[in-house]
Amino acid sequence: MRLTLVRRLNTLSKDLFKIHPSLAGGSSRTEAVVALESTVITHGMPYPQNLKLALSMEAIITEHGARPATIAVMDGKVSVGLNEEELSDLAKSKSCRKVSRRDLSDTLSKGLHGGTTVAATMLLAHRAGISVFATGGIGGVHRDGENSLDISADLTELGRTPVAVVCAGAKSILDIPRTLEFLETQGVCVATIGDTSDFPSFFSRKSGHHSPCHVANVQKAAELIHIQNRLNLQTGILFAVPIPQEDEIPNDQVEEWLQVALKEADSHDVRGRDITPFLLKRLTELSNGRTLTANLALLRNNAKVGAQIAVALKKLQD
Ligand code: PSU
Ligand code: MN
Repeated sequence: MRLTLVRRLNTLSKDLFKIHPSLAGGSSRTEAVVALESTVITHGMPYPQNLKLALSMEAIITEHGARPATIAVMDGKVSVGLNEEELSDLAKSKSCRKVSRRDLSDTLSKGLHGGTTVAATMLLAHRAGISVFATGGIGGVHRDGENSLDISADLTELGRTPVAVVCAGAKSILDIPRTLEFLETQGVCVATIGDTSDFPSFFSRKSGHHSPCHVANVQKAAELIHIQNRLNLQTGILFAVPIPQEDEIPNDQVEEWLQVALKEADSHDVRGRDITPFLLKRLTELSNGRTLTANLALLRNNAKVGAQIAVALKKLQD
């Protein structure tokens, strides 16, 4: 079988991957593809909302003229592009691992299932030749990160892997200024899309912190990726798309729920890879589902924007 997308897979790594037939095959014409992560499915939200979300993000990407490629580890293989049954298995699984870069080889060697984080999804997308990736929120420098050194591997991955990640900014469960500083150190171009000077904070359109760069629209975003590729920079790009206005929750309100959740995390000694899933779950409960509804809305919006960027980029590359 001739792999059109998987141009970087050499014979050594080929049998570690399982590529969905829609993404691999005889056609020499490569299409615009958008990668999607799977930690958001396995650890980011409850069933059945997670499955509905995964399916609707894929449908939105298709509607906008690109192909979706959800990436996960299934039975010890990297799956690029999942079918409905596989998505459903992931969404229902209670034993799935959260797999970041450091966990990949271990999860594969044990033949397990895993939801891939932004970091792991980026590097696997890159191996498969996919350069645009849509998600909700990235990991960052946690509050008190200057002491705990809890800094997500998503940030170092953005510094070393040339994939453009479309997100809704960094969640206020993180330390946003330190996250932006760290991204600068890693040489990552952080660009907010649209008419705003603020870097968005996931549930809110503004964070109170300036965005380092701006692009006016998806066409300009694609041009930025194209220039970065031609410069052969080998670093990622972080595009931030503010949550749609009708879905946003004011920062003050999120902060109230967050203070409660952070105290609980501290008293239960929740740390490391468990902290983000714990805080997300508690925010959903404390807000009576409002944060979950906002999360779903921004993820769908980012799927659309990701597809539009991928299509525009494909035109520039042709
Ligand atoms: N933020 C969210 N939802 C998520 C995550 C972050 O709003 O599901 C997930 C993403 O997969 C991200 C990961 O890559 O958490 C970061 O985890 P950590 O901070 O442990 O690296
Ligand atoms: Mn961490």
